[in-house]
Amino acid sequence: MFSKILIANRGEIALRVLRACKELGIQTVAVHSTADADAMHVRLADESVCIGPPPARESYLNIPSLLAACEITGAEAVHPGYGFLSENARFAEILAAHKLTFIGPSAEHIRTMGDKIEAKRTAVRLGLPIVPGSDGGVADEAAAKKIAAQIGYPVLIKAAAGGGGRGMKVAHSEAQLSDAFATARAEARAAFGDPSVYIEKYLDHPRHIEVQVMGDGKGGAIHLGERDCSLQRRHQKVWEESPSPVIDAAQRERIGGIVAKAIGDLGYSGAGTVEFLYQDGEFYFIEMNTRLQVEHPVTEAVTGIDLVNEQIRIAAGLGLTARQEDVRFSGHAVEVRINAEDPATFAPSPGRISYYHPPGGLGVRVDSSAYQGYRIPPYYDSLIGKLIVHGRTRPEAMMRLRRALDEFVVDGIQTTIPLFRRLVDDPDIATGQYDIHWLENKLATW
Ligand code: MV4
Repeated sequence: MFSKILIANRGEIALRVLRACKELGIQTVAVHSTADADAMHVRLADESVCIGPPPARESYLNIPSLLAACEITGAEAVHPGYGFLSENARFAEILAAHKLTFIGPSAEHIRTMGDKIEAKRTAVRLGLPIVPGSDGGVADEAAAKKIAAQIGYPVLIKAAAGGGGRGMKVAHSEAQLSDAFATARAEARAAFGDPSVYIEKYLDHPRHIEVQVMGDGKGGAIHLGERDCSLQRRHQKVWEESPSPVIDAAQRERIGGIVAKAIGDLGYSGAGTVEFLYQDGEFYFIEMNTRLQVEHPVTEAVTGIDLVNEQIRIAAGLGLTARQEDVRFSGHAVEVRINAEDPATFAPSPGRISYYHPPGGLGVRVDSSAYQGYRIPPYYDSLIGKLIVHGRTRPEAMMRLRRALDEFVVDGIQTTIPLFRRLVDDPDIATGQYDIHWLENKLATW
């Protein structure tokens, strides 16, 4: 096992990783920008290193600074958290070249899944169900028209280097295709420096359902069930739950089994998430994320498995602590993202937290780096914490969510808490009847 880990992140996820290290008896190194000198992850770590000025490009994304911090402190491994360098294949390679362990999958697997065309090809090879579409990239408008005619309209043009919804264009008819194709290509080139695009059948009312996996890097892998992340705004998830309200145990075992087999065959190492669209009873692979995700606590709540502890053990070559038959799914969990934002306009609301009182009690977990007197800097994303509730049933989890939101006090800034107070009482949410468009449609009526 490692004796010292450097955490190349900030905020609530840096605390999450710190806690896992502490339980394993591993020394921790926090890194921070000059804007984060007073951040909680710096206070709780055994050591800390300032790695640069506020812009992430010059601090949390600054690979030479991070290498220097490892060198100075003697850290043997780096946990990247999510965002920042967590899906940067080059970072994984550079760490290896310096005899440091990247706590995550191989650079090769990160790179494959980062290219959405390669990821889809890999998914097909591994036997995952995919959205019908082009076999690889689409070079020109004529090729696009030919494929669209085969799969039928509406179609969606996606950037190979995309993901997270950037550079997507829908065409409902051949008349709309030239424009959609040209715009998608131009946007892909501008946003990613890569104009490659591919085409898929457009699914008009799917849910976003993702399967959590852990691979041991030696051909073994388990799945930890699914998360329903359909409630999003502008491709930002706001509410995640497990199990999905529309998936039963038999469906979970079926899709989970297919995904775990695929991830084992790939020789994948560490935590990963395989994303699907789910519509009319069918799963369609869209992408794979090769990192720990923000919403991992809902999976931890229903399985009792500490995903960060598993990540660290796998990176240390110790394998998984659970076999598939040891994984038991218990009850229902919901996570809501507490962002420092205006709950109506979603405009960022940085500033000083004048009073802070998080909720507690049975079935309530708060993962947050906030504290009373903390000044939220304006340079980073607006997530200040996550509220995760667990109950034996979905109604019990919802009851706890309502109560915990009532108890939660964050004064001095605006947060998304009032949004969740409305959502928890919505009849469609109570019955689990929502798709990926539900939230934006609802917000438009408020
Ligand atoms: C789609 C789709 C409909 N049909 N693909 C958006 C983000 C990226 N990860 C994939 N996305 C979508 N791909 C096909 N063939 C609709 C979306 C989509 C979406 C997906 C998940 C969650 C929220 C979404 C919001 C808008 C569009």
